[in-house]
Amino acid sequence: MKKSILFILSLFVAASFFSCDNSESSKNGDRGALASSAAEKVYVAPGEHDEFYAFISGGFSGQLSVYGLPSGRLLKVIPVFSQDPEKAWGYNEETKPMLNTSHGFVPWDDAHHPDISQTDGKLDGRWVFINGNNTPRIAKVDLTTFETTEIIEVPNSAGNHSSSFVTENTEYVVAGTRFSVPVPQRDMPINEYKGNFKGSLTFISVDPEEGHMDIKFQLMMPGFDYDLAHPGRGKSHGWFFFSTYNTEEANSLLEVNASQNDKDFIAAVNWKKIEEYVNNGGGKTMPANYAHNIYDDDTHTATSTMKKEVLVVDPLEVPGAVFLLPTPKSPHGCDVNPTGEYIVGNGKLSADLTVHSYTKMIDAIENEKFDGEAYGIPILKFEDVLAGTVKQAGLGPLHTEFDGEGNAYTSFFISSEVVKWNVETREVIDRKPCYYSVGHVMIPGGNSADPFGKYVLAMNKITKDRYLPTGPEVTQSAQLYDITGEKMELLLDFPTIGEPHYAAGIPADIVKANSRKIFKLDENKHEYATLSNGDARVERDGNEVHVYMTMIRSHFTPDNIEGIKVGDKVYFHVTNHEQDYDVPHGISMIGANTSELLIMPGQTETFVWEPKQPGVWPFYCTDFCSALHQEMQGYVRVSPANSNIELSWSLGED
Ligand code: RUQ
Ligand code: CUA
Repeated sequence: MKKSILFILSLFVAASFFSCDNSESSKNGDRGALASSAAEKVYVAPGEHDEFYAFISGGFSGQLSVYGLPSGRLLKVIPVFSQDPEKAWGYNEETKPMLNTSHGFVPWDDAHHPDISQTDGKLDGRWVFINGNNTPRIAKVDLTTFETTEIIEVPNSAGNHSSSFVTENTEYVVAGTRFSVPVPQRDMPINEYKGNFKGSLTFISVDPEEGHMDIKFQLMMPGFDYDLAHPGRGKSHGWFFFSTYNTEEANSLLEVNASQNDKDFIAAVNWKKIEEYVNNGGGKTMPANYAHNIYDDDTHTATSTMKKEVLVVDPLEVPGAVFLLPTPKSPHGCDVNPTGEYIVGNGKLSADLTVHSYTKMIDAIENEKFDGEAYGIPILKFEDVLAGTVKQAGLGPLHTEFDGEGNAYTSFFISSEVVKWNVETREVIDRKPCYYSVGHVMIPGGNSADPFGKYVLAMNKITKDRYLPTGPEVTQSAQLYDITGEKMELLLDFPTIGEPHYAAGIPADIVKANSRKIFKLDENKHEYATLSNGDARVERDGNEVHVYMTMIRSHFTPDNIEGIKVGDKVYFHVTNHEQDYDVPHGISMIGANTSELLIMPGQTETFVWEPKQPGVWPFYCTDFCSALHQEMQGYVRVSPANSNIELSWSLGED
């Protein structure tokens, strides 16, 4: 006990020494970025496109931002789990259902790990998946529209962190619980955690055509904390690996109580075996309550369905499917190299990296070389599965990515650096400082059999003096390194949105040809679409009023509306009639308790306005769309609740 506390203390001392290192020597370390060759390497001339897309998670912004690499230019922020007034995400009637959960409307989350869909172990560029930690959810972003088109809630989970990682044919997107909880949830004393709480690992199937997600099964594991995960690939395809900490099953003061065991585990799950078991009728359905939300590009509308049960599998029912690999010191990252042979466990409190061998693991399983069990799950012998260690590589290892050339790149939070090492020899080849305290690193295609090892992107937790100060809250940051040579070269710092946890990168060519330019108006199946100006109208149903409105450069139809009364609930259903690329229009109404709408060509969106005061109230286009954008405006006359003014609407008449 004393020993481990001392060890932790020594790490904190080291942390304060390294992580905010503003000394001259550290400043000199980035001189390379000033060299003209570095500038040239990230310079993308005006009008030229970047070579890669990088999808960088927003952490506590709940969003996913899209950058171009190598320039570091921000291209888009995709709203996912959080409301975004810029795009009306979670504000308009069409997208509100996307944020529905078993806890009701939850307009925020903490998004950590994007992962791009794969076919045969290669990035196919169809979708990006990302996890919401706080109210466990997995979202899918469609890379033709760069919009979130599906969100599924994950029941029996909490702090959905070892998520969202895809298998090599996107058979599954996998979500593991960080916090174990009572399953099913119930009122019980917290200090009865040990032995009673459960950790669920959820395998969400992805339809190969449409991409629809569905929970295939949940594996109910012992009550550890499942921190990160990665799929096997190539020879280890069919397996999934999860790092764990708190195998002590402490429920309080975890910084001490969850650092007692010399080794925690990487859990190896043979999902193919469990899939087979489930396909043959195995597992038990248990009652559950979770939301499944789908956005439809034809109706431009989302629906939310509450699902009522989930299939649960006890690992003891499927012998040979789950094993525990001892891994030192509260491992965080759990990364698999492109060939699928090596599983790297980064013990946060260890100076060495642990590299397990898949081949040795299979051998140990076949020869039943077990070293006890945890709740009936066999523990393999550390020495029998270990390929080797990377010795004294740095302090506070977190995550590892691979370049496809036999090298690995590991981030070290405490010593604030990225370290390159050889996967076979496990020798350190190079190290470069990060400014400061790096979390994840990302190589485009780094979680696939076929990485594009040109750059590594470091995502840092602390920036201190790297940018102009902006009050107490300063930006977080990404740093781009060229990794084409033997030594890494720092090329660029750029600020990020929210807290960048992980990112997923992909060559732009795989994605950009499929990028959608408009929605076809004649394919618009929105319930309240107005496809011709002749159909523009206003209808009353009690005190509910529906405005069927269109927009095109540079007017709304209708633009004068009378007969609205205080106490009405007015739905503006607005259809953008443009059929040209890059001509959205916006609309906003004075006093509306919601955001603007930003409507893409061919799309329909709806906002609600409940006028509180009689008067003549203007609305206008919020997106500068033409030379006569300022003329794109209109009025609504609001009369007292008891008035007899007839509903009327017009355009271009007096
Ligand atoms: S985490 S900085 Cu992926 Cu959420 Cu390791
Ligand atoms: Cu339409 Cu501005």
